[in-house]
Amino acid sequence: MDPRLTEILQAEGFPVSGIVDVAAVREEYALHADRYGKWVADGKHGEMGYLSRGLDRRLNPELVFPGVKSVLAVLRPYPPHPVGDGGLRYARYLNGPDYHEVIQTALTRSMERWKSESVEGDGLEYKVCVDTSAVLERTWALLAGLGWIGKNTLLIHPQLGSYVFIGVVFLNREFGARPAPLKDYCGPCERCLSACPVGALESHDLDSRKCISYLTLEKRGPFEKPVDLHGYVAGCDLCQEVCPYNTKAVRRTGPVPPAPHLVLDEEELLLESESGYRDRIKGSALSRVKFPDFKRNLAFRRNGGSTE
Ligand code: B12
Repeated sequence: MDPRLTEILQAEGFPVSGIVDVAAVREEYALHADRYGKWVADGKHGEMGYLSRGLDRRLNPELVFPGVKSVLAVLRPYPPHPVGDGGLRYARYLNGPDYHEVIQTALTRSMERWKSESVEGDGLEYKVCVDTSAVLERTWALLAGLGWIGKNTLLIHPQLGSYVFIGVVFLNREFGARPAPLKDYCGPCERCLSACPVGALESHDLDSRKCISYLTLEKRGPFEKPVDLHGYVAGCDLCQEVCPYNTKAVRRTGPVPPAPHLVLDEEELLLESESGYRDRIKGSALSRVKFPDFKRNLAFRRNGGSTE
């Protein structure tokens, strides 16, 4: 990869990046695509209809960006410290502005800068995807050599751990790049599997329908059966907290105070109006959760798993 591009990306907050040519990894990609197809066929995506609607595009990246020749993948770490007071918890990735916007803007700025500064960037066309298109982001990050896929299904980087967002850029040019895949350093460790209190995880496989993250963020309307949300009102980090690679990342960085939209206590949240909620979460990734579903999570978490 052009060292100038690496430099530009680092300056924009992406310490780790890599490029892979699509033609060089066709066979590996096909294995991932098959896995994805089977996962959806088994219904493990729950009610996330966009995952079944986007099946063809995920299986064939040409449909997302015609003429795609290579893929740039980047990682952006987010604060690895817990958010909430123990009794009321938010997933860590919510502790900041909406990552879709931040990463989309920073990646676009990086690509424009590279195009203007480098011969390699001449005539380059690209499409930035941050959870915004039908793209297998973890697969591309793995194939671009940025980490391995842990038993909790998350991409793990040996130094940064898994508290990272992934960004992907489809490019119309080959770079002769086929990075060596990183070794899987999970070994026999199964802490993440045992830590999931709702049994959503088997090795490298997640059933969203049971997952606290899915239930609190993606599930609309009432829950079908009682579930203990383990204090979470949005997202869940239980399968990440126990990962030794994340423990190291926490030790390396100082604590970060909670973002303003995550500081209300339970009493304040219970009294909050719909317009108050909308104002509070504006510009954060929590805006994925609509008011009635946030109230459902709050009530449900409080009842300790009872649907009453
Ligand atoms: C749908 C979705 C969810 C769903 C389903 C999660 C899941 N495990 O699939 C729900 C709502 C539960 C969810 C939760 C979370 N999510 Co989410 N989610 C996505 C989304 C939009 C699609 C994921 C997907 O396609 N899943 C389907 C499964 C089958 O695909 P997969 O797990 O990626 O597995 C592929 C590869 O890993 C590979 N693979 C895995 N193991 C193996 C083994 C072999 C042998 C082979 C060949 C291949 C292979 O095959 C699969 C098919 O390609 C992505 C963004 C994107 N567009 O990719 C973000 C994304 C995966 N989520 C992300 C995050 C941060 C989270 C949470 C941590 C948020 C939170 N704290 O609550 C949790 C983590 C829960 C968990 N353990 O996965 C990040 C993950 C970053 C990382 N380090 O991996 C992503 C990449 C968003 C981003 N741009 O940063 N998420």
